[in-house]
Amino acid sequence: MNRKTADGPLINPSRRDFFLKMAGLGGIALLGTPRLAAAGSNSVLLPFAHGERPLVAYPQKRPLMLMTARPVQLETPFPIFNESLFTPNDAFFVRWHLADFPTRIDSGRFTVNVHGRIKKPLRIRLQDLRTNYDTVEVAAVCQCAGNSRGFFQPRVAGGQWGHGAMGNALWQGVRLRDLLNQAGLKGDAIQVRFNGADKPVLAGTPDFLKSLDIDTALRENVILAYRMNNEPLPLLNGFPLRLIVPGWYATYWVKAVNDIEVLNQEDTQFWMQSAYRIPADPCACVEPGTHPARTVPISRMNVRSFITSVAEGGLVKSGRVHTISGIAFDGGSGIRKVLFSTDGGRHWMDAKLHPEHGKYSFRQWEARFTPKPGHDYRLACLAINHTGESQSSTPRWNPAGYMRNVVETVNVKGV
Ligand SMILES: Nc1nc2c(c(=O)[nH]1)N[C@H]1C(S)=C(S)[C@@H](COP(=O)(O)O)O[C@H]1N2
Ligand SMILES: [Mo]
Repeated sequence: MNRKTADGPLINPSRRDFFLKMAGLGGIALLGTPRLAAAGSNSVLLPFAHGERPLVAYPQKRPLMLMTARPVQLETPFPIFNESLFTPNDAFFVRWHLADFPTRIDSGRFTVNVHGRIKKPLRIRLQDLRTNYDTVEVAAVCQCAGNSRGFFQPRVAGGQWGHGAMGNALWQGVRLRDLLNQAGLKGDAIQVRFNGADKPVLAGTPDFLKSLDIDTALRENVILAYRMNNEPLPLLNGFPLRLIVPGWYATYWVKAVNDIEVLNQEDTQFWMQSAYRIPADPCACVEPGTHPARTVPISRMNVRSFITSVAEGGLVKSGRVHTISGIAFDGGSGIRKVLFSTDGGRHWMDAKLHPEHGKYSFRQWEARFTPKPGHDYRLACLAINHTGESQSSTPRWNPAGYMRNVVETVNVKGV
């Protein structure tokens, strides 16, 4: 939080209001002016057309890959996933849908309303949430449904993310169900809808609202988090309170949540009825270039794994054992096995799994091989979860570019 931003030209000098510092819980969080990273490392080139991303340091963030500025969308540079199991708050990716996202929040005055199909409406102050309810903690991966969308072939519309629209954190807060039980659900309650402090800029743009079925909302590990990795959430990641739905795509993890409405009918607004829907098929896929006949709301994450210790085109020292490391995760059944290949998936060997930090966290793994000088290797990894689901060998396609989980490869050379 005290990290200095790199020196460089202001990206958005016209927005002077867009700054300052973070006073911690109970104080006012104010977002400052983003800055370009220092020269020398000022952009990252993703391996698809129009993949150049400037590195820009927003307040409370180290330089991250800027995809769009209004609303701000920042991607985590991939090597960061090799540094620690939990993604540092200042490196965590950022995605807002609406250009009027909060740049100033006084947590001392922040309240969350619970209303709708309940017996007793609640208006709870943040301080009271922190002191009057059980505190719970969950380690969970927050992954955008469109993570890796830039790799879709044929290309699809939407944010052209590389693999860095994900992060793993320890989330601390209160159980949503404790609030719902206190409010007393009416018998006809079927969904719970969440709204955050962000707003559309144009009258015609729908506000960002997301809904969960009541069964999901009452799950023990669905929480309203006011801390992330033992610190207040960064403003850009939903300060002072955000919904955590372990195992589900980040679209449901509503940030700066201040309104919770219990519904007695299915939510028909835009973000449930039109956006974030996938083909109604177990693969969530259709023939590339076609449209699904029927769709359902996206929900649980599929299984993925990544090599984190070497990048595409990397050189590995030959003639001695080389350790490759990576991560795997899924929608909450947990990782049973990770396989590793040096020949693009023709032969597989078991990777060694590191200890599990709960079923919703990244699971680190490692594998060894001895590169020969001058040889090219196509490294690959494949994760299998406890329900037997694994990654696909050919990419699954859908028009919104969601849920990529093909086996990813990294080409390296022995030197
Ligand atoms: N209030 C609010 N919450 C939101 C969104 C949003 O636009 N507004 N976007 C969702 C989506 S699609 C993603 S991918 C995650 C991004 O979380 P992050 O910015 O903390 O990485 O926030 C989710 N929660
Ligand atoms: Mo997302």
